[in-house]
Order: sequence, then structure tokens, then C-alpha cells
Amino acid sequence: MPDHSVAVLVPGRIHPRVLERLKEHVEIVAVPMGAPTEVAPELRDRIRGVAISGVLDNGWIESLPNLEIVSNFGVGYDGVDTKKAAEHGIVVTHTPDVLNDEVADTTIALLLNTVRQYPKAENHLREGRWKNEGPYPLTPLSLKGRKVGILGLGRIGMEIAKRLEPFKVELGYHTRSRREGVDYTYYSSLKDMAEAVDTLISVVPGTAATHKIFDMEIFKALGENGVFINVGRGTSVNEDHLIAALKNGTIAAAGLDVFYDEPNVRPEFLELANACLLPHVASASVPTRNAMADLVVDNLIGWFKEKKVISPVPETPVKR
Ligand code: NAP
Ligand code: 8YV
Repeated sequence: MPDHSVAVLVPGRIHPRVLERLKEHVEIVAVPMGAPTEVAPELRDRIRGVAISGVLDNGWIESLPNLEIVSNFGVGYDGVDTKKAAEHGIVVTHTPDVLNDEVADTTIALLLNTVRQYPKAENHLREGRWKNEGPYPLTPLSLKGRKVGILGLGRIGMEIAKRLEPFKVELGYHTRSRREGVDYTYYSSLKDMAEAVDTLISVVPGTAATHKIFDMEIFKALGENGVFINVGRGTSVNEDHLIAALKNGTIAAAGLDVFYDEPNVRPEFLELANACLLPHVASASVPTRNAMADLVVDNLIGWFKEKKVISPVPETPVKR
């Protein structure tokens, strides 16, 4: 039976399993994504949690007097102002680890699709061009012999690196703190890494420190044989510079799962033959999204029952 003394606010859309499971425990208050809308005072006072996929407007944090926890759908929580939440004594949780394998698998697929153009080759077949015009052209790029640099060797970055080992590429990484017990080449800056490798994979969070760090200086350092893969956050890329770099041959190709202003993908990308584009699907399988949804709910229920959460973000640490 749901406990109607507790209500959870859900702004905008979220995975249906979150709602199905949550409604067995608490009352759900569904509101549109964006700035706070009118909520009856009696109901507002019962809202102790938020489940969010996307951007949580700070107005909700300020206007809900009894809010205790924000449970974010996704490991990346750039849509939640954790500083503001911490100021209000609110715990923020996210969904780490349960998606590592899926996102790493997608990254390898995106890398291969970008260098070997498999989606385009399939279209060649589907459009009857193999039969009518002949074989798909040889791809100028190959994964063989590449030097790969990973920006962000965290939970997902490590899984990407492990998957790349059997491909016999050289592996390096840049993070702010060097990782203990890791044999891959460490570069002390993104620029140094871009100069040393011909393939850059980004899997860093969207933060002030990563905002537009991939700019023309980095693309020039990567060079004309360079391949750029982004599965982290689109905000880490200066898209004007990336589009120019792809157009004028500063780099050879890019594979992108994330964009600066989703879902508004810049039309220039669609015109670029050397860009391989995915609509932010790295974790988007039924089993992985179900596991993420369960973690969103389990964090909320654990908090309401025992003041314990499974996966708090580091900015709002609490007892597990
Ligand atoms: P994580 O375990 O926290 O790893 C993040 C890594 O990035 C760490 O190695 C961290 O090392 C590094 N990093 C952070 N800020 C940096 C900076 N300014 N410069 C250089 N390195 C920096 O996170 P994760 O679970 O692997 O997830 C990473 C991100 O991937 C998420 O935050 C999310 O944005 C994105 N993601 C995307 C999808 C998708 O669908 N495309 C799915 C899942 C996740 P240091 O702290 O030592 O610098
Ligand atoms: C999700 C992601 O697609 O976990 C993340 O950080 O980017 C993806 O797994 C996204 O969070 C769902 O809104």
C-alpha cells in the first residue's frame, strides 16, 4: 500500500518503471519539466523526494520546504545543481555502475562505425547500390594500429579501455588525478594527449571544468588522421570548432552520442559525411535502463524507510 504521507515529485518524463515501482510506495506528483508550477500547499508539504531525468529547475529545490532527496536517472547529474541541493541539506543520488558495460559496448561500436563506416555500408546495400553500382568504397580509416587516448578513466572509461585491449591499439588516458595500478600511458593534460594520439575518446562528466574543452586547439593537436569519439557530455565540445575541424580536414572523423543542446542537433552535423551520429543511446537497452530505473527507486525507498541510500553523489555524501 502506498504511504500517502510521502509524495515524490516527477518533473517531465522518466522511465515508466520508475513510476510503476514508486506508486506502490508513495504518492506521485507529476508536473511538467521546467520552472515550478502551482502545487496545493497541503500536497507541496508532503513532497519529500524528486525523481528526475534531465534538468531539475532550482525553483523546486527552493520552494519545497520538506524536500530531502533528489534521485537522478543517469550517472551524469549535470542537470541537478548539487551545490544548491547541499545548501538545503538535500541528498542527491545517481545511477553509477549499472550502465558501465552498456555504455562501454556502445563506445566500441561507435568507434568502429566511425572509422569503418558500417552504417553507411549497410545503407549502400539496402539502397540497392551494391548490385547496381558495385562494392562500397574502401574506408580511408581503420582501427588497426591506432593510438587511443581516453579522457576520463573512471567507471566507464576503464570498461572502454579493457574492451580496447584485444583490439591491439595503444592506450593512454588523461584524468586530473593519475590512477594507481593502471599501466596505460598517463598524459598530464588533454593537449599533451591529443598531440600524442590519433584517436580521442571522451567520457567525462559535464562540469564547469569540462565545458568546451574540446576546441580547435585540441582538434589541431589531434591532427588530420584524428578520430574524436564523444560519449560523455556534449557540453564538453565547442561544436563550432568541431564542425569546422570536420569540414576542413583538421581531423578525419567524429562519432558522437551526445550533443551540446540535445535533442537539437546542429544541422551542420547532418551534412557531414565524416560524422557518425547517435541520439544519446549509449545506455539505452531495456535491461540497462531497467537497472537504472530500479536504482532511482531503491535510493528513494531506502531513504524514506531507513535514511539510507545506495549511490549518493560525492557532493552530498550520506551513510549507505
Ligand atoms: P566517473 O567514474 O566519475 O569517471 C569520470 C572520469 O572523468 C574520472 O576518471 C575523472 O577523473 C575524469 N574527469 C572528471 N573531470 C575531469 C576533468 N575536468 N578533466 C579530466 N578528467 C576529468 O564517471 P562515469 O560513471 O565513468 O561516467 C562518466 C560520464 O559519462 C558521466 O558523468 C556522464 O556524463 C557520461 N555518460 C554518458 C552516457 C551516455 O549515454 N552517452 C551514459 C553514461 C554516462 P579525475 O576526477 O581524476 O579527473
Ligand atoms: C542516460 C546518461 O541516457 O547516465 C547518464 O549519464 O547520459 C545516460 O545513461 C540519461 O541520463 C537519461 O536521461
